[in-house]
Amino acid sequence: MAEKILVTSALPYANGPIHLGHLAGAYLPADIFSRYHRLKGSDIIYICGSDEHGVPIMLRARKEHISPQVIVDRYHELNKKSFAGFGMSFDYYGRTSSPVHHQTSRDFFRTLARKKVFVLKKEKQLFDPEANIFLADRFVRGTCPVCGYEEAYGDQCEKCGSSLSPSELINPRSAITDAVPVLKETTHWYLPLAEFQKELEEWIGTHPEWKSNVLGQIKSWFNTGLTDRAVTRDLPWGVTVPEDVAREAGVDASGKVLYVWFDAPIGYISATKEWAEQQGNPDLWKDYWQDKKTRLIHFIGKDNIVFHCLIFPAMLMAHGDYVLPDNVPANEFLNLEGNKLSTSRNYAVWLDEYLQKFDPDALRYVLASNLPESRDTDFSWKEFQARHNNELADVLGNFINRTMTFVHKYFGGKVPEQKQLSELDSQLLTMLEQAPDKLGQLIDTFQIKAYVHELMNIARFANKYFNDKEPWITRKSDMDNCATTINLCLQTVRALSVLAEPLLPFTAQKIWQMLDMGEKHQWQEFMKSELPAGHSLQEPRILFTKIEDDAIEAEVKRLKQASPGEAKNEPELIDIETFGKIDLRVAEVLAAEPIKKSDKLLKLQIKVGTEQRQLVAGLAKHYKAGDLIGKKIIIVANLKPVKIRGQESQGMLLAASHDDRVILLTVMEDIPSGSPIR
Ligand code: B3M
Ligand code: ZN
Repeated sequence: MAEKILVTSALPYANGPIHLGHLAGAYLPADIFSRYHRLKGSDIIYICGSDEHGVPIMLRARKEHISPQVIVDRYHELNKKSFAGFGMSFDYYGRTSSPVHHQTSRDFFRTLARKKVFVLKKEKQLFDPEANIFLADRFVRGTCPVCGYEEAYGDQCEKCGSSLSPSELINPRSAITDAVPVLKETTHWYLPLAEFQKELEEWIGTHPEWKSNVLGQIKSWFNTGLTDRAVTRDLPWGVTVPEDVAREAGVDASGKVLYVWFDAPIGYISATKEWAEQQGNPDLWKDYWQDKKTRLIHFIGKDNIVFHCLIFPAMLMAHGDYVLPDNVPANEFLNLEGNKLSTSRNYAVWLDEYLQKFDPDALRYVLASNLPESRDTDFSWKEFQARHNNELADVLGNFINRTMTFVHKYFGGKVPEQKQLSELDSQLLTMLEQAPDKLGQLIDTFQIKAYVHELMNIARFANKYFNDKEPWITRKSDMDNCATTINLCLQTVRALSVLAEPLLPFTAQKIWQMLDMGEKHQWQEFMKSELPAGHSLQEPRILFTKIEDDAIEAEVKRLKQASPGEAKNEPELIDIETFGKIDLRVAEVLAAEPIKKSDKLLKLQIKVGTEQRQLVAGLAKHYKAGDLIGKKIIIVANLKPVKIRGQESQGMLLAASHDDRVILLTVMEDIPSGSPIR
C-alpha cells in the first residue's frame, strides 16, 4: 500500500515578493521531498497558499493608501507565479482570504469555543487615540526589553528574534500615527497553552527523530513554561469572530477577528478542502487530514517552530478530528552576503527578478547544496557562479554532453549494444543500482544537502569512468568495449535524470527529451529496465550555460545599493565625547523575580554603590531569577527611567546575544558595585 503523505510549506504573507531565503527555508526542501515521493509512487499531496491576514498587510495597505484586499491580490498572484517559475510542484496553492478558509476557520474556532477550550480575558491594551484603533502586533513599535533595539515590533524583535507582546515594549508608539498609545479595555479569547503542555510534551517525546534544532527550541519553550496565547485581535482585517460564539460568551465581537496565527495554519486544511473540490471529490481532504495513517509534514523556517510544533498541534488536539504532524523539519535562516535578508530594507534576491536573468535550476541547485538545515548559512553571488559553473556545468552538464555528442558522432545517435562488462563497468552499474535507496533515504530524512552531494558524486564518478575507459581510443581499437562504455554512460545519464528530478526538474525534463524516454520514470524502476540498444536519441543540447562575471558583478552592485548602512548591519561611528556621555557601572543583583503575565521579563533589585535601584530586563528565557542573586553585572547607569509592564526600570544591563542565546556581561574579578567602567 502506497505511503500516504500530506506535505505543507509555510504560507507566505501576501504583503511582498518572496526571496531566496523563503526558498531555502521551506519551499525548496518541501518540493524536493514531494517530487521524490511522487516518483516513488507515494500517495502524496503538497499544499501551500498565501497567508493574507495580519498587521503587516494592513500596514502596507495604509502606506499605499489602498485596501488590504488589493495588496493580497497583487502578491498572491506574484508569489504564485514566482513559485511556478521555480517549479514548486504544489498540488494546490490556496489563499486565506477565500470563503472556504473563512468558513473553515470560523467552524474550527466555534468547535473549540463550544468545547470550552478558550479562556476569556478582559484587559487593557495599547490603543492609538488618533487612528482610533487598537495597536496589535506590528501596529506598535518600541524599544525591545531584551536587546534595546529601538525599532522592535509589538510581536517580535527583528534584531534579537525575541517574541514580544505590545505591553512589553519600552517607549511604545503607534506604527500608524507615531502617537503615544493609551490603554483601553478589551476582551479576547485565549488558548490556555499551559494546559496542553503535558500532552504536548508526551507527543513530542514520541518524536526523538525530529531535527535537533527543532527539538532544542521546543524544549526551551517547555522549560520556560507555555503561557496563554490570545487567539483574537481588535483589527478590521481578518477572519471575523463567529457572532454566535461571541453572543454565547456575552462579548461584543464587533471589530474582532481571529489572530492571524490562529487562522493561518488552518489554511493548510482549507486549501486541502479546495484541492478536493478541484478533484471533484469534496470529501477527499478527509482522507489526509482525518486518517491516522497520514504522514503530515510541515516544512517551515525556525521562526515558525512554536506555531507548528506547539500552538497548532494544541489546537488540533483540542479539536480532536485531525492528525498531528509526523515531522516538522524546520530549517534555520539563510543570510545574504553575510547579512540578514530583509524585505523591509529591500535587501534580498527577489525570485521574480532572479527569473528574469538566471535559470531556476541553477538557484535550486546552489541553495540545496548549502541549505541552512542545522545552522544559518550564507548565500553569495560569487559562490552561486562558482557552483553553477564548476559543478552543474563542468561536472553534470559536461558528462551528459560528452556522452550525447559521442553517441551522435560515432553511433548514429542510437544506443549501442552492451557487451562484456569489465570490473569498472560493473562498479558503475553497482553504484547506479544502489543510488535510489541511498539518495531516497537521505531525502526522506530531510538530509537534502547530503542528497545533492551524493547525486553529484555519481556524476563525478561517471566523468572519471568516461576518462578511464577512453572511448575515443577504443573506438578505433575495440569497438565492443567502446559500445559498452557508451551504453553504460547512457544508462547513467538516464539514471541521473531520474535521481536529479526532485532537485533539477527543468533539467531532468530536458534530459528525458534528449533520451526520448517518453513517460516519467519511477524512482526505483529505472534500474530494472534500461535504454534498449538501437533506441534513437534526440540531438544533444547544452544544459547549463556558464554564468559570466559581469552578470554577477551587476547583482553584487545592486545589493550594495540596498538601503546603505542598515543593510550591512554596520553601526555608525561615534566620537569619544559621545561615548563619554554613557555612565557604565558595576552593579550587584540583590533580588530577582519574574514579572506577571510575561514570559520574557525579570524584575531585578540591584545595588550601585550606596544606591539601590530596580531594573526590568528580558532575561526570563535565558536565566532563572534565583541564579542571578549576588551576581555582579554591568549597567548603563544614566539612562532615563522607563515603565515596562507597569514596572519602573532605572537603567539597562548589558548582555551579549547570538542567535537565540543571551549572555550577561560581568567582571573578571570581584570589584565593589558602583565601580565606574572606563
Ligand atoms: N505567514 C509566514 C512566516 O512567518 C507565515 C507562515 C504561516 S504558515 C501557517 O514566515
Ligand atoms: Zn531584541
